[in-house]
Amino acid sequence: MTDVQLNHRYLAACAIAREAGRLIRLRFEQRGEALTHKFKGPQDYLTETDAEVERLIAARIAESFPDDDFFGEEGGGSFGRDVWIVDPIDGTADFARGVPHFCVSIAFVRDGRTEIGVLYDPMLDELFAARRGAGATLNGVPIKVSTIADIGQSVVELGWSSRIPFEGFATVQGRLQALGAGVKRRGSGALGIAYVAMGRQDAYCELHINSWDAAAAVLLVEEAGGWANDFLTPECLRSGNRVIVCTPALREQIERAMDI
Ligand code: LIP
Repeated sequence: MTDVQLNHRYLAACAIAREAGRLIRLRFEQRGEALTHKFKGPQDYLTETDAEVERLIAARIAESFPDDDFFGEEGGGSFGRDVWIVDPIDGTADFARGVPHFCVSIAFVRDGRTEIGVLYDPMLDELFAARRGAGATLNGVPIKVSTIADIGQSVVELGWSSRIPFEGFATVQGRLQALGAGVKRRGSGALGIAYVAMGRQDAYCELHINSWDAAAAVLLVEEAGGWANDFLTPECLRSGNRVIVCTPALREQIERAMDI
């Protein structure tokens, strides 16, 4: 694939993310107080908007790149050599309950490696974007991870989902807090990882997260000078993996705390 073809996909991903974000925000502001909550599983929300946004993204990508494969969190799809991996709303639980902390996540993966990662938070109008080897930006401005090297001064977001037993989360949280880290959990793994890329926090880790939640954001951190574990393994594409992203100086302590 030529650089021109990759750049076309990068620019398209940014435009599609913004269009999808406008739809998400419209639906968020239209939601009624009688919003019906549907669940895919314990604490795993599903909204009509998830599916509607994913259909929009899939249609736009098919229009421009008909030979690429597509995989979305809600509708599934296929994993070919060139595949778009999409989470239409990362932070669905907050979206469903009226909390304005969520984003759309779009990754382009070639031969099992993320080449393009784009996230858009429509509530803050923040577009995070990265091409492998070309750096990471927030609304077009280059971003870098923080310089925090002392875990006792760090802010670490520890993600959780019902996909794994709670005990592991509690063990890691206890270890991080014993090290003096300020431990948070918000509800969007993608935004939590993106905040590491731009220095709003110093690490994001989760014992299990899906490829469509995190692949785009992990590239942001790699391109912003941070460290990331080998997240997107062949198995991760379909089954997820643990994720650790942090400032390079915190790697050893965070990896040790996550070793369960
Ligand atoms: C979310 C993940 C996050 C996890 C949440 C949820 P969703 O994805 O991005 O890492 O901690 O529980 O799974 O379901 O909002 O797309």
